[in-house]
Amino acid sequence: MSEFFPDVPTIAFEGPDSRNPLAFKYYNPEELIEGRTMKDWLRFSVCYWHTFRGTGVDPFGAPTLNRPWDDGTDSVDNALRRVDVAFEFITKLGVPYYCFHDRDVAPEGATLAESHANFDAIAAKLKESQQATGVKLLWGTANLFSNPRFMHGAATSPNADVFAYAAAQVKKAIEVTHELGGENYVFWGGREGYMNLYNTNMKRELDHLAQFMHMANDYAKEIGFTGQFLFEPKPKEPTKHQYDFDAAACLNFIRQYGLLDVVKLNIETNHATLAGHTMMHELEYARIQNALGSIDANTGDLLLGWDTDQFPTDIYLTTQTMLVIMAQDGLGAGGTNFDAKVRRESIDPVDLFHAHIGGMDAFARGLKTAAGIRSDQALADVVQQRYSSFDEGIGKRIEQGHAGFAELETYMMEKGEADANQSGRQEMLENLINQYI
Ligand code: XUL
Ligand code: CO
Repeated sequence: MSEFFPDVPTIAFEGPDSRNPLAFKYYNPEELIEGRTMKDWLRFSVCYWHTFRGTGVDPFGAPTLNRPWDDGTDSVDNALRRVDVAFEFITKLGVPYYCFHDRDVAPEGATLAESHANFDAIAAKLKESQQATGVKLLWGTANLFSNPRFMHGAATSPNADVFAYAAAQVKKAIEVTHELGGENYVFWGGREGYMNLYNTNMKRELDHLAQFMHMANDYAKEIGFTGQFLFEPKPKEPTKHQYDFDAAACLNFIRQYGLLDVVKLNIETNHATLAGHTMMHELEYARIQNALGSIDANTGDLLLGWDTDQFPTDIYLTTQTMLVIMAQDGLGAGGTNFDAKVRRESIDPVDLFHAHIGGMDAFARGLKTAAGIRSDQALADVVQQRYSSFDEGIGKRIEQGHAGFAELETYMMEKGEADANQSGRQEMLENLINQYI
């Protein structure tokens, strides 16, 4: 089947010496890294919304992207044809997973019943296409932000009917995700936040959001959906104060409302940077609390302060990301989802291939670099040594919970002064990373 990208072959691994732009230079799916294939470490996923629904529109201008298969209508026929486009693209790229929002794959109808019916019609074709190609669903989600009814939020709307509408939509999205064998279900809180406290009851909104997630979990259990729920932090856009600001805010919410066993996090690079964090910080914060579930792989632009969702090409970024993911032995049921879009000036269908090939190669290099650093214990030894004062003596007593303030005062009175500090060696370690890159 080569209908929509007739000039693009199946993308093959040709190695770093290849000059073929439509080939992988580093991503070699079956290559073993620490005993696991690259394919299994990375679990790549193509996102439906940017890749098959992106038009190049921005706040200042009209669509720019050439998508010859798209007739510009919101019809079911057009949506069905897009499924063929998607599966041709995903299989030629050799990516094992994809993700969608309900409204990316199927048009919203005039009524909820019509929307459900449209979604069912497309889901049937998605299922056939999955079976025919072996491509799997990493996660499903519901779009609770585009329709004007969600202007004040969905689960946090002050309008109870809007809460109910959102619940009906998520119920359906979980059913379809389950039907398609989805391995996760994502909550990104689109408009779950507020602009101004003068008109907002923050406590009630947060309580409602938690109730909503508990209801989702109850319903998932009821229908036997065992996929992992994921909460995706994002600090701003569209609202000024998002309730899911960053990993720390999300985890506080999850813990406060008794959702720790139910929800993990889907960490997105550009959301981390909008929150004033690095991706590595967000990943590590989630990991150490056993809450790192999956990642949305993209990157922002240093000079633009908004969510540009570019494809990741920076090897430092992917190395740091893979260092954390490898530290927890992979993402489990999660994956590396390219929540990224081609630039508005990259107008040809083939640009979608260049973008994904670049992202996949960048992650393959990050994986290999991280594996090199790990095999030499290059960072692990330094970190271990840096905390060694807690491995014995007074440090050990502190960590084991044996020492209290009185004992520590006596200890220091006798000793007189703390042992000298050691260098943090930051520059040496930065040089070391460069050597592995
Ligand atoms: C928005 C974003 C979403 C979520 C899914 O910034 O990242 O596409 O990933 O709703
Ligand atoms: Co995302």
